[in-house]
Amino acid sequence: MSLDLFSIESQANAGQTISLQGGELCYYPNFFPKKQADNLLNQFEQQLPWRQEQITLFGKRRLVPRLSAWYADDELPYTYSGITHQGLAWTQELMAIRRRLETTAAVEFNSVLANLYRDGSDSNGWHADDEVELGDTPVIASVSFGQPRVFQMKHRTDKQQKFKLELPHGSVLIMRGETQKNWLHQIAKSRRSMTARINLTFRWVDPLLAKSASRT
Ligand SMILES: O=C(O)CCC(=O)C(=O)O
Repeated sequence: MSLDLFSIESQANAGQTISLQGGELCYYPNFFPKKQADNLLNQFEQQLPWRQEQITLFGKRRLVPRLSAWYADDELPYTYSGITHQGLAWTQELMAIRRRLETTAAVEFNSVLANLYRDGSDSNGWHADDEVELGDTPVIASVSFGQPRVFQMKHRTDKQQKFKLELPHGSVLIMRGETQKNWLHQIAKSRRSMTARINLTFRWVDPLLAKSASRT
């Protein structure tokens, strides 16, 4: 498959800024043209080494309701909810997307967490990407392929403040500034019949802190 991921900058660069109290979002609804997004969805769904992790909640082992894979420079690990992923070597396509997003977001990334939501019963509960190894004000670039799902946000302290956005096939949402400090986000389960969705969150993790977090 030929993936000319760098040839479509102009249309994709029309990002929309979304201002939240104590948060900053930039949304690119058509970052990838449909055909390219279709190819990437199929390829990632079939070729990434998806794993279903287990976490311990209230003393019970539970399967995480989605599949995941973690890619990072230098095999850097990533630890959250007691799960440690060892970084896999970048595929050509993931690296090409990373490079495009680094230009768009004007930051460097060294890792990506891939999530596969198989259907509407897969989900990702309320959380923030606020692990210490992500730094104080992390920039997270979130790419969505496949089934549109609703990305919900709620302010940590001001319960009146909520925000939601359906993330379509081929879209990118960049979160930056104090977003992770002040807001939580989730992908809720849905009773609607749904096909697969893949989400990629590109991150920069501090190498030393990532290694020490994986040992604790
Ligand atoms: O699937 C999404 O849009 C969000 C993913 C997410 O919150 C995460 O990977 O931390």
